[in-house]
Amino acid sequence: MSMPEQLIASDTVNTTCCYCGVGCGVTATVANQQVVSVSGHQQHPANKGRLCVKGSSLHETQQSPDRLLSPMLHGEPVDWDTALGYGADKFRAIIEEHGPDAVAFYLSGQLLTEDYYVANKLMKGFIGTANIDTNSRLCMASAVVAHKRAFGSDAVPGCYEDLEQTDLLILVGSNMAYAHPVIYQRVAKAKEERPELKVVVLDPRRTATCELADVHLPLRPGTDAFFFNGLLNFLAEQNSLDAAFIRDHCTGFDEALAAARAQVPSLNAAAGHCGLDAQELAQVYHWFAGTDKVVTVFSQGVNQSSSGVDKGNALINCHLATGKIGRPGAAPFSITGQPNAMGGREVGGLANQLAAHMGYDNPDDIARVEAFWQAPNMARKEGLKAVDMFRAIEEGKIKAVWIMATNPAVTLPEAGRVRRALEQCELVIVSDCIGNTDTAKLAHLVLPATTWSEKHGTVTNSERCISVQKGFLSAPGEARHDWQIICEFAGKLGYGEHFTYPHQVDIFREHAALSALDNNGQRGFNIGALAAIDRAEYDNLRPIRWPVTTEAPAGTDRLFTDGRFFTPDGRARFVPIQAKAPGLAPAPDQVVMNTGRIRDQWHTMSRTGTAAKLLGHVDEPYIDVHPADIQRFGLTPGDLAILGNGQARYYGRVKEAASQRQGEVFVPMHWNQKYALASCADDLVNALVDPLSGQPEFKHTPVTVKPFTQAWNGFLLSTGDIAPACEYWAKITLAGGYKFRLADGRLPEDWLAWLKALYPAITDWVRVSDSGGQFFRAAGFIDGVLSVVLSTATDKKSAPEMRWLEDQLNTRIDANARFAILAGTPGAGVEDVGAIICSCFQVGEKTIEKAIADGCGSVETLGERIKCGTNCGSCIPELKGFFK
Ligand SMILES: Nc1nc2c(c(=O)[nH]1)N[C@H]1C(S)=C(S)[C@@H](COP(=O)(O)OP(=O)(O)OC[C@H]3O[C@@H](n4cnc5c(=O)[nH]c(N)nc54)[C@H](O)[C@@H]3O)O[C@H]1N2
Ligand SMILES: Nc1nc2c(c(=O)[nH]1)N[C@H]1C(S)=C(S)[C@@H](COP(=O)(O)OP(=O)(O)OC[C@H]3O[C@@H](n4cnc5c(=O)[nH]c(N)nc54)[C@H](O)[C@@H]3O)O[C@H]1N2
Ligand code: SF4
Ligand SMILES: [Mo]
Repeated sequence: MSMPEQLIASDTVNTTCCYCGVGCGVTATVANQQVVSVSGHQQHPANKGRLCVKGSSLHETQQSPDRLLSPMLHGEPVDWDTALGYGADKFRAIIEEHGPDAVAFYLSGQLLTEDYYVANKLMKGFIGTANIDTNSRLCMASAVVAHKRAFGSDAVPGCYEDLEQTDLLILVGSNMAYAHPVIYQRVAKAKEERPELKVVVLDPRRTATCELADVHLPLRPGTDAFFFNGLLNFLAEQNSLDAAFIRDHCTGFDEALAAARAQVPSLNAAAGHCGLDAQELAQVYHWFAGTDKVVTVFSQGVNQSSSGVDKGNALINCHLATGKIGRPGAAPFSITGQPNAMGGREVGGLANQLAAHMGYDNPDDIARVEAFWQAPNMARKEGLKAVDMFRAIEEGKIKAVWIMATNPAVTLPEAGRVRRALEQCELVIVSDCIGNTDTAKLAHLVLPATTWSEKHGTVTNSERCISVQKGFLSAPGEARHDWQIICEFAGKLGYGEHFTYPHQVDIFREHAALSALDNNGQRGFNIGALAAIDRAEYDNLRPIRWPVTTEAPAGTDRLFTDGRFFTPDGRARFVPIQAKAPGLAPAPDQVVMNTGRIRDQWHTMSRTGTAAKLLGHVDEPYIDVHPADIQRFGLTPGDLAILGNGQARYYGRVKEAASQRQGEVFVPMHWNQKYALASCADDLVNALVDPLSGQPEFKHTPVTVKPFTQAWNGFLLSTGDIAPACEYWAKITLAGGYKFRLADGRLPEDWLAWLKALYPAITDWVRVSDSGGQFFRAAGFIDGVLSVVLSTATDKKSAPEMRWLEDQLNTRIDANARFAILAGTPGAGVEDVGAIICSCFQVGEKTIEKAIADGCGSVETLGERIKCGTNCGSCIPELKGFFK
């Protein structure tokens, strides 16, 4: 198959960021087939010129050392024909013997809409099963069901401007400062201009997002539905309802109020359930009641729960009851995580959806899609949702799975079990741009996919805004676009004539036509006006919010402005909610493990983990622990501790964090076996899911916590990527190689022997140790170039970290300087800047402390003097911390 011709030869391109659901427009500068710099696209409605640190590092993560360049079958490179032929033969044989439900696709919100569309069509219409699910199950599934229950359609009512135009912004289970930084910056600016804009954060932890909050409510984990049931009751008691809106546009109010009142009859009851100060809670309830324009943003603190759907509806109930929806500055707002989580939902690429906002609950929908696709093997019932899908693989019911653009061996709950299930699966196919993810390592067949800057197609962000991610570089090696791979595979299964698309635009047009088919305003997703778009219009599509129809050709900023919803009677539904506690309560000797994101890493670090700059902020798996729990469990800040439950262990460095509630710890979700030996949070997370959405309870896992008793610790600098032989290691990418932090419960007999076993090819070593065996330091050279440094210390001492030394790695070191390395002292002219705080300008902690000592009295003056915080701004909360 020929590759589609690349877009341009010019030197700047407007495209879309490939990370989060904010969906920022990016202007990339290209030279010699490389992205040399990026900046925020000034005219893009999502970001208007801004970028966060991940977006502004896109060019630095472009060249991955782990890039997959050829199809690999059983670990050997093969050509595409062989690879897809093998996969298709196996699929066909399994389907013939066991039926179509014995195969599955597991997709991702990081695919483009066009990729998603053809995968969904192939599976549901041609292979004949709805066993096609996606990592959006882990992410947005609860919000999807809450939207459908309330609005009759999975539709986000508002747009980003609403977050700026509102008078009260409530962030529920959202760490926006880290997870949606550009929206956070927009809100920060709006608040600066209009200090009367109040911000409230509901989160058990005090996060960086709370820097912007007028009130932070550190509610007991999992109690959000109690909070909103209490609020609904309060609104009724205070006569703060919008009776006309309830009467004219909704149904089911009385039942919802009765349920809320029966469970949370008073403000004090609400405070009791949520473990909050009654006065603070009352303050927020009064604000909600008394403010006309309220936006409630909800994210994973709500969705990732065994009752996430109910939490979403409890919150939406309060907006419906007060008519705070469908108007500027007034909306419940589910913010999406991945760049194209929304696109996947539009396509219907989940096991319990059919296509284009049509579902399996309606036989007319099935018939309509069947006819439109001319589908010979239409799947007529829902398929298995993510967690159940991997259970079916474990049980041998699903015998072949194709995983695209996601890393379930790391990110599904009970991840160890997922890995074991894949190990015994008959056929595992993985499409990824990286060849050595934890999931790809378990695959029989690994297919090289194009990625950001190479692939070309559309994505939809949190506010229903469709933008183009442009392909402007040619694919490296043999890599192909996901949609092409799927279409060629379809051809090998004998369905080629239905999957012949000369260009992505042909897929997009078909998708747009399906969205409009017999729609008549009944289905939220409708982009019928784009069904005849030509290639040039598509390639240069201006960001546009759906619905896009003949009545609204320029798109739609807000839904429900006329008070009509997508239910059969046009009325929104109140849902009576019985708030529930999380699935598992901690035993007396346990704490609750909460998991989530850090500022500079993206999920399993496949891209962000390769940029030294993005590891400057946090470079090691850690555990945030309340000071009282540090005492209680005998932990020491800066030392390692182990979280455990029946199924696994998580090693992380203890951070003392007054921001935590007592009895709760927080760990980042990002680390995996590529970056640390045993620090994968999901190895511990239980596979409890919401019964309606199937979304797992990632935020609430009972675990034990105990100190790690180490016999020695240290670090290893290495030009090559290796797996050190010790109980704990975590890897950090440096400009010239890697740094491994090490710790072990047992001393090796001989350090040098331990080192030489790891590096048998190196013969040129220098070393130093003390007579008591308390410390050891050694350096290894290849042709005079520093290739390895090991520095260790025993007992409670720790091997001092030396940033300056990292810069010496992979450089030629003269004979005298060898001793500086062993002595651990920088030579003349080498400065140690400490841990990096500002990633954009690489400003370290020691530099900041020095500037403050020299008279910088505020974040602003620091910015003027040493530039920190003046680009993306996401380190500002931390910079403020230097002045507390
Ligand atoms: N830097 C970065 N940004 C990202 C991503 C990334 O990997 N890295 N991923 C993207 C994706 S896919 C997603 S889905 C989004 C997620 O974005 P967010 O949902 O904002 O991020 P999380 O850190 O998962 O969780 C948010 C907060 O929920 C809180 N929480 C835990 N339990 C509860 C509870 O019971 N109630 C309440 N109210 N809060 C609770 C946690 O303490 C946490 O601070 O981020 C997107 N943006
Ligand atoms: N404990 C815990 N676990 C969680 C969460 C949590 O908060 N806590 N959050 C959950 C959520 S919200 C999410 S979204 C998931 C995310 O989890 P995953 O989706 O599993 O994580 P990623 O690292 O984003 O994996 C994406 C993979 O796709 C590859 N890739 C990128 N672009 C392309 C492409 O164009 N084509 C192909 N074929 N491959 C590509 C990348 O190299 C990478 O390997 O994690 C979930 N797991
Ligand atoms: S906010 Fe999200 S979309 Fe915007 S630059 Fe950052 S990661 Fe990219
Ligand atoms: Mo997500």
